[in-house]
Amino acid sequence: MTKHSKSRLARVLAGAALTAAAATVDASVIVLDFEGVGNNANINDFYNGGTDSLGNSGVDYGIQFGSNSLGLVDQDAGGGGNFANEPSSDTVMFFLTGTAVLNYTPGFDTGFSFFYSSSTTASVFVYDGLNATGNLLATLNLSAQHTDNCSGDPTGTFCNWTAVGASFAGTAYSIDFGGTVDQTGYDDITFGSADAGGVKVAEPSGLALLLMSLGPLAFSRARRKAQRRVA
Ligand SMILES: [Ca+2]
Ligand SMILES: [Ca+2]
Ligand SMILES: [Ca+2]
Repeated sequence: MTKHSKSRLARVLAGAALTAAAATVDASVIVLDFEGVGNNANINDFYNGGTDSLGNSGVDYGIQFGSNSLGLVDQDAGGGGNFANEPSSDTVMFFLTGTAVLNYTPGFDTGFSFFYSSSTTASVFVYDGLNATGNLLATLNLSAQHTDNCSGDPTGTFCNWTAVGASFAGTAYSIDFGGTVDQTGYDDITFGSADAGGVKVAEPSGLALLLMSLGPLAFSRARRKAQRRVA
């Protein structure tokens, strides 16, 4: 085999490994990471074709947040958040006052999940009507785990983030986060999957492991060759 065909093979194998890794993410799954929402901003229509209360806008998913849901940026990133190790840096969602209901007008099915860090036990409810009405489709129970086995990044008390999720039948239109006001942070809120972040954690197959181990090796060889040329 020539050097050129070896390098082409490496590219093909690396591409195949990437495809295999991405195959576990369902295209119908939506993950809200809250990155771009302002510190202490009302999320409002950030994900609904409009803006948060500070004028920031995100992807239009048709998801409307009640005025009580706020973005919070980590103190270590210049915001006011007392948290660490959040699953997607550096912004999370929390509720400061009142009811905490999220409406998803297009509706979603299959499952609902998120990461949370909480100083209180609480429950989150999924309904098949808007504004927490209709039938209860799923209940997600939260434990008080915010300081368990962790430290800041470099600072932040709410440092333990746990994935929780539930599968359900039917179509959901709203979520009630009630009972978690000012005690719980949320991140990577996931619609359409019981696996937070939309990624099912699975052991790579033998073939995928082989492809992944071949790819970087081949690339480093190509890089060394390029470096020799430059030098
Ligand atoms: Ca952080
Ligand atoms: Ca922090
Ligand atoms: Ca985030």
